Amino acid sequence: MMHGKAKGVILGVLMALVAACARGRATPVAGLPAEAQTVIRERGLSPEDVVAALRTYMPGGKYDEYVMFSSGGHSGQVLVIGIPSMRLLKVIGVFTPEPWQGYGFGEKGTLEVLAEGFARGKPLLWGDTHHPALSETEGEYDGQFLFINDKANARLAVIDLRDFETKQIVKNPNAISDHGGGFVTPNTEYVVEGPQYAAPIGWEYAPLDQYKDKYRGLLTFWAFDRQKGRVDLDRSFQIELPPYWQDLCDAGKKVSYGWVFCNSINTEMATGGIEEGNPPFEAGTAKNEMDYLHIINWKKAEELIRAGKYEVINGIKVIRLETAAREGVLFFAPEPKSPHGVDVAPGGEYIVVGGKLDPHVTIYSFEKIQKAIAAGNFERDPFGVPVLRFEDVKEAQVELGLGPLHTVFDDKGYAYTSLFLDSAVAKWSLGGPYRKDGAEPWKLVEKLPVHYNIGHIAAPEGDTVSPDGKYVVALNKWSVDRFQPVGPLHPQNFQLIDISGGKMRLLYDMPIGIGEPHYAQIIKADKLKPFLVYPEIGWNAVKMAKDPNATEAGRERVEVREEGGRRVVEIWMTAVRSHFKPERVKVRKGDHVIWHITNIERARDATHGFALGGYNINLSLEPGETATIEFDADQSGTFPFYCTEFCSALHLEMMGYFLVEP
Ligand code: CUK
Ligand code: CUA
Repeated sequence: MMHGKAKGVILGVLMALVAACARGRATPVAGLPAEAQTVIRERGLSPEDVVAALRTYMPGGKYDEYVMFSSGGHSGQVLVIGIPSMRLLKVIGVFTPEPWQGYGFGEKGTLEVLAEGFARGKPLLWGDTHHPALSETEGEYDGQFLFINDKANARLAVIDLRDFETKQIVKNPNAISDHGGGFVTPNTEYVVEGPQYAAPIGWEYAPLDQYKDKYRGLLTFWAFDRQKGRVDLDRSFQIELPPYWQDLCDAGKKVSYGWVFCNSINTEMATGGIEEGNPPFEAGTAKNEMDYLHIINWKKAEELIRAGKYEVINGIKVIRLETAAREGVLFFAPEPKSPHGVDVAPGGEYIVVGGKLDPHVTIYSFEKIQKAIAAGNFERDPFGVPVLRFEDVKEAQVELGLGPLHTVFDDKGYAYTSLFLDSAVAKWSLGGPYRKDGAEPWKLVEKLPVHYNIGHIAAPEGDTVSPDGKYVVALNKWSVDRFQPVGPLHPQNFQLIDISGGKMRLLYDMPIGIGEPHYAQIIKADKLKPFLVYPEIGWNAVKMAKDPNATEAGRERVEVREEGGRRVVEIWMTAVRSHFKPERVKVRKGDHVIWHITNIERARDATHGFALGGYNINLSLEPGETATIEFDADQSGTFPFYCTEFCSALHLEMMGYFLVEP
């Protein structure tokens, strides 16, 4: 039941909305139908619910203003979500085969992409994706590429945003575990892969009692070739670090261009978390009051590479720890208890660090860091790395609440930090050049509860040189009671928060039923220029070029030849609504089969699939695409093949027979 007063408030809100619509839109809404009030009453919606619904509802045919790329955690995938509607637009297979996209189910190109990421020839068919990174030009997202790391196996993937498909997986030859990447430098000169749990360089064995001598962190700078759309191993390099478990990293920008910052969580050099048998947080990795913010000069590192001051280990140039410490590549600054996020302010002047066990965020001044380095005001840690004094480089500390992790920025000089233990988003004011509105600098402004236990936080263009403001998205680790229960494995919860007004307002809860997202980046949708169909018939989507085996209509054929003592059957097939051509393919058991299929459609969305049961083959052929499968016909029988996308009224008839004679 609704009280008269509540009704009055709702009506007031609705009238205000109507007036606002009339002011702001070409087609004014003359008045809300009586039905709207019935719906509000029947569904028991509050005035806040009504406003939230109006802010997020996206009529069919209209597009979202922003697109969010989220990691899929240990699903090994990337999620693409529209904002503000929070509609899931796509799941991109990255480290994990993905059947809808035909990624890793027979298509030769995608199998090669996945195989590039195998380690020592061992198939790795999942990954733990944490940090997506959009390519940047002059510190702005440019909409061309997306990179993402695999924490479990120290790999980096390249996704081309022309077709939203994975093009390359790079296995780090010297590390087995990463976390602090990927993050890009402001012109995507490098995609940075940050380390995590220290291990001997080159994936070697060493007993734990040799931890200090043999275990190391490795910060990897993967050089990116935009033209080729690939990581260039020859120009890439690594920097050896002490075994302090480096964690999140971020690239400097504008005034701090040329630098990278990483925090670390284990200057204790413990080898097993907080160590069983000791009181929590008083031993092991959480014993020290301070860990070290790593301050890395990558421009200087490039000079050392040019001067030949590196060793090649497993095919990649490595600047050894002693060289990095001696030559001004690596510096430390103390950071409070169990730090987590590192986020550089839009102008690059400040570096914000969260502390899981400290209620403050600590803000470092890049200018002060430079002064302290120039003045030689440091001691050295046991590995010879200069350690700056906390008081020399600290700009401010802001008390926010329990468990501050990650920070994003808006366009008005405010920062938004996730508070894991408080389950809240804290809005606070930056100082220095950001404070033009007269508000008190470095001060907590407001906290908004979220549901529950927020990890990362994302904002439109929020880690670029010019954030857009408008929204933040809380990436919550727990949802508990927010959704219809679906068994003991609960979805996570993305919460969209409006920050455009004076106060933060919760707009929407989106259940994430695919993996555990960590970080996300949000780009203005009009920066994305994806293909609507492939540019020409016969497109190879892995090579992003015309395929030599592209088949035109009328040129379909089957050829049989002898090769190395066996029969090879090669097929050039086309797919179009509603048939494959040829529709019957006959081979003998033991033949080697090479099968090219070209979708010769030019119509938008006219995708055909190709499923061949019994052979684990499943392709997605988007308009214009040519794909190749290659296999041994090792089992005889009659195998119907068919199209998996419901493409026309005669879709069920889009089939054929693959006959393997015994
Ligand atoms: S993170 Cu990877 S443990 Cu805070 Cu970026 Cu979730
Ligand atoms: Cu083609 Cu169904």
